[in-house]
Order: sequence, then C-alpha cells, then structure tokens
Amino acid sequence: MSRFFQLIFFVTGITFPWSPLTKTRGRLEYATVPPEANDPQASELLVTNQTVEPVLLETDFADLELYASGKVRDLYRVDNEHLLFVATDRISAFDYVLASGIPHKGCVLTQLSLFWFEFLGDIVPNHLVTADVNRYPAPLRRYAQELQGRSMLVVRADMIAIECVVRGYLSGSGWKEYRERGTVCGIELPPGLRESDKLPQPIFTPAVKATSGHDENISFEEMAERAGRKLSGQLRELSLKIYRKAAEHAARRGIIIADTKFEFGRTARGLVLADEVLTPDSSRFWPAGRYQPGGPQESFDKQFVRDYLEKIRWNKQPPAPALPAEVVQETSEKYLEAYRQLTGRELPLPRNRRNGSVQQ
Ligand code: PZK
Repeated sequence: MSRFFQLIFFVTGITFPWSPLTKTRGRLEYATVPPEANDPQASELLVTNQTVEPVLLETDFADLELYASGKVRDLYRVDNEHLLFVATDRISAFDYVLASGIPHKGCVLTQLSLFWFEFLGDIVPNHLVTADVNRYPAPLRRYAQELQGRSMLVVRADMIAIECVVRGYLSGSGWKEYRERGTVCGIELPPGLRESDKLPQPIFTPAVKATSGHDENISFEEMAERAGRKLSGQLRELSLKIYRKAAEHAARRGIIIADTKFEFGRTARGLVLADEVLTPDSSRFWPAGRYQPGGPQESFDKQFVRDYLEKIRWNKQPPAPALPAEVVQETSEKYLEAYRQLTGRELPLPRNRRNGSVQQ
C-alpha cells in the first residue's frame, strides 16, 4: 500500500479492512470505511469528505477483571456483589461480529434497557443499581467518559441457565419447528399458520446455550427437570407478563415485538430480571407498518446490513467484512429510530452530531 494512503489512515484514524493499522484496545475508535473504494480516487474522496463518528469496538479496563464477554457486550467484575455491564457499538450479522461498529448502538441498547426496567418495575425487580457514572464506585470513575450512556452498574446474581424466550409471532427456529412438527418447543399450535403469523396467544419457549454457542430450544418439561418445576412455572408466568405489557406498549408505537429473550438471576432480594431487556439485539423488532405475514419480515435494525452482506455475497466465514459508510449511517439511524419510537424521546447524544455523513 502506498505511503500516501498509510498516512491518510493514520491522520484520520480511519481503518480500512485492509489497512495496516489495527485498532487499539480500549480507545474510542472510528467507523470503518468500506470496500466499495476499490477505486483509489473514490477512496481518496471518501477519506476527505467523510465525517467519522466514533464507535467503541472493544473495552479494555486493565485493572478490572473481565467476568464475561459476548458478541456485543462486556461484563466486568467490580466487587463481590457488583458487575459493570457495558454495551459496545459492535454489531453481529449471520453469527459474526462485523469489522465496523455502529455509532450510538451501545447507548441505544443501554438506554432502551433502562427504559424497559423502569416501565416494567411494577411487574419485576431487576439487577440495575445505577447507570449514572458519577455514582459508580471509585475504581470505575477513570473510565467515566467511555462508560457514560452505554453502561450499567448491576447486582451480581446467580444466573438461571435457561433463556426465557417469549414468542408472539411465528419466526426463526419457532417457524422451523412448526413447519416440521406443528409445534414450538413441544407446544401444539393450530394448523395452517404461515411464517410470521401472529400466534393466538404469546407462548413461552425456553432455550439453553448449546456447546456450539447456538441456542437449543427445550420443552417446558425439560426446563422443569433442569431448573425445578416451581421456579420454571414462576419464570414462565413472569416472562409472559413482561412480554404482554411491553408488546402492547410497542404495538401502540408502531413496533411489533415478534419475540424476545429474558435472563433471570437470583439475588439476596429474590428473582431479578437481568441482562439487557427488550432491545433489538435480544428481540425481533418489526416495523408494524410493513408487516406482511406469509414470509420472513425485514428486521427493524439490521436490514441494511443483511442486504449489503448478501449483495457482496460474503461467504459467512470469518473474517467478517467492514460496512460501507452509508450502511453504517443508515443502521445507526435505525437504532436511534427504534429508541425514539419506543420511548417517545430522542436519545440524548453525547457529542454534537453533524448533519449526515458529509463534512464541508
Ligand atoms: C451474567 N451474562 C450474560 C451479558 C456477557 C454475558 N447481574 C448478573 N449477575 C451475574 N451474571 C450475569 C449478570 C447479568 N446480566 C449475564 N452472563 C452473566 C452476558 C453480557 C455480556 F458476556
């Protein structure tokens, strides 16, 4: 690669998929610019015209102990009773984390979870202690800037190793099982349903993390054997109640929550709703205005990403590609729109956002 372009990458902080500069852990990073720039003239234009919005791709709090990390979220141990839950701007598609981050995504996920925790507070207690970085324990304060808006201090819980999934619509693995056997997680459904149809009533369809990393659906009976019948019954009732209240709210605001996954844990104060809740990453959100049962629905948040990955015919093997700036921008807008639509508020943005992605 020419010295000239290396210099451009260096001064702009832009990383191309093939750029020799790799990201540094724990710093604010920049949305990657994409592969459409096979034409060096085009790439030069992109570099000079683009306003890059910072994204957080990785956390690295050297003095904190990493407790768990997922495709998008990182969890740190704060002390014996508390964890720090951080949502990065990473995005996954077709099972892989992509090379590009989505500006504001971590904040949208966190602020949506906070909205739902509050909204559901009368039904279920949760693991949140505070999301106000100024009230975090002293060892976390030095990271306040990185953590603001995208993190939560939570109570450490004994997690129940069952994913509590509720489905109001027939999609994904539910549709697959229904097509093959007329059931979902062993629950008999009426014949003649089409893909994405609304179910006569929401159903509880538990799952467990399989060794493959994929979720494996189990019957309620199987859950009862693993987690105990009484607890399983409680979690089923609670999950359905939470889903019904949230889905009703979302429907009034033009979003279908097709299905969603809850995680619960036990603390000294009893059962709590943990993890992130009712976000686009833990749920299928469909725009109600475009709902057309009889086939798969467009995803509220990831459709531009999926369309792009199909268009470039990525073989869905690592390394996952970077996304073009427009796809990053459009996707960021979708996350912000989901927040706006569900909460009726604008996400407070940390920096002054410039209009669009073009400077000058
Ligand atoms: C916990 N996860 C899933 C989330 C990851 C993995 N309050 C809690 N207490 C104890 N454990 C957990 C929680 C929560 N929430 C959640 N794994 C453990 C998870 C985020 C990132 F890598």
